[in-house]
Amino acid sequence: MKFSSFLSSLKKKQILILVHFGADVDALCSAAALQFLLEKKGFNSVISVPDHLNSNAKKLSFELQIKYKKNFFPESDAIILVDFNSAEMLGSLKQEFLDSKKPVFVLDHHSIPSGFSFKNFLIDEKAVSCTEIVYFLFNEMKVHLTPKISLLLLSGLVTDSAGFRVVNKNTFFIAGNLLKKTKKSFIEVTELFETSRDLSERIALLKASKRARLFNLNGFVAVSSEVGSFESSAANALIKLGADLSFVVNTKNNKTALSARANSHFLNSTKISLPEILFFLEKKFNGKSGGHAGAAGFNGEKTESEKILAECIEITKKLIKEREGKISFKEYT
Ligand SMILES: [Mn+2]
Repeated sequence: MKFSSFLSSLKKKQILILVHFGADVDALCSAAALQFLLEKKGFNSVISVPDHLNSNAKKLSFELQIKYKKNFFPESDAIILVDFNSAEMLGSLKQEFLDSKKPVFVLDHHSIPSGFSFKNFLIDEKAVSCTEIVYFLFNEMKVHLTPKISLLLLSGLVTDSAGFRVVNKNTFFIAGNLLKKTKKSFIEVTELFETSRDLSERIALLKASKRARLFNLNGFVAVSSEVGSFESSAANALIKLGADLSFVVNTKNNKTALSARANSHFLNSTKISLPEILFFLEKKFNGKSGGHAGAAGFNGEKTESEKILAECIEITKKLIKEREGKISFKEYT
């Protein structure tokens, strides 16, 4: 069902917009722009963030005065999931969501996971950011882009493209169009969400490199490591340091959160995507995986870090062997 038809099917006009836990700039900006779009079409909505936002999203919400509630699950006529497509990403709102019988629409750009069962969705895996999808909705529903909405959409695009390193054929056109409408310079836009990394994050990244195990799989450098927080920025940092592929796990707080990253050299040469690798974890560990080809995650019950990291390397080995017909393997110690 098209998004506009979904909206017309609703009798009352109260919508709950949910983003994923640990909401990032793209999730929050998509939600806020969507809220504006809904308002123009006569709907009331509230944005709810499960558990917490990341520091960049927090800064942007302060700078642009974006109103949201934390762990809020009010009565509504419908729910829109923004920037995720699995109930696992709802953190402490998961159960309330599963119990609610309201119609749901999913707006997202992550790959569609196994067991996906939502009926109404607009998922474009080629979109660099979820704000890109919302941008096209504004066009389609003929709602004018104000400077503030343009700022929101551009911020999501800048952050989810990792500063324009992951782009598609539309990205620069959309970004240029949006930047003009913001009436700001590019630096002024990035200042809305850029934060200086605090000490705890820098220490977590340095610990990740200190604890790293390094492998060579058919010439690809895979790195696995463990931290107590900031696993996704640690996985990014290991790629910047020279890994082709990184797996970083956090098993604090009685759960497992694993982040994986791969560079385009690995993705293009092997045609193996990270969701493909992490999906195999679901067979051995209790939890759910999802994400993009080059950036993905697995969240589940607490397990032993060494076991799940070893499994990531084993699966990768197996998949490379399947694709390339042979596997050479060594660990650098
Ligand atoms: Mn996103």
